[in-house]
Amino acid sequence: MRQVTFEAEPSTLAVDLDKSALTIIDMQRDFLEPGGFGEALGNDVSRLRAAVGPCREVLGAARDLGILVIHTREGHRPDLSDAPPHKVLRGDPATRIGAPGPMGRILVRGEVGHDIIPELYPADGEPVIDKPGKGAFYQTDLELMLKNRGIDTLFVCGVTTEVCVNTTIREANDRGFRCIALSDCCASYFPEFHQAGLAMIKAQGGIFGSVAGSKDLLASLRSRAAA
Ligand code: TIU
Repeated sequence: MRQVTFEAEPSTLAVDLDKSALTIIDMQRDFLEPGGFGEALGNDVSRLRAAVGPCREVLGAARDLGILVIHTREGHRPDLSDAPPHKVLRGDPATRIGAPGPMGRILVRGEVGHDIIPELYPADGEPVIDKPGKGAFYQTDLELMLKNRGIDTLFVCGVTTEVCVNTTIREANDRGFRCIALSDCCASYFPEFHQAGLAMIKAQGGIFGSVAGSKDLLASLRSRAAA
């Protein structure tokens, strides 16, 4: 047992690092760089950059402490057989899922745009979960992987706060995992949705989980590493 205590909302948390995993949701070029899925949806992708630096800090600390790190990627098979027609048919045909773009076919596995940004690239041995939906548990082996390792708590980073981060936290909460969204390690194309997405998690005494700032967590992790 390696316990750390840090400030969170709605209340201070004590977490056993040996039962915790850092999950980094969909920090892919398709969402963060021009020419991908995020831009095809009409978004200003530069709004997501704010989360990259804080994610890097937390990722580095997690690696130093040997905390399990899991990355996820949203995307589909090249034949789009795992993509619901209603998801594919949304939007301009020239830029919809599967259409060719400057980073390869949009939101398709194996294409440049589907991969994780270089700043947060998975290290050897860190599991990468490829998911067809917004939630990281839907049609993936994430739950099995976490249970096999005795994980009961998830630190959650990534994009976007109100879509894939929120969906994943809701799925995890229903499966009995305690979730801690790291507020500055998450981002949205819509600042107001980022705020609302975090507020929903921690409302009502932490209805889906908790919210903490990365600085508070990092301070407790660093004092643990130095001990
Ligand atoms: N990863 C994720 O959040 N997928 C999205 O499509 N998000 C949007 O905000 N569009």
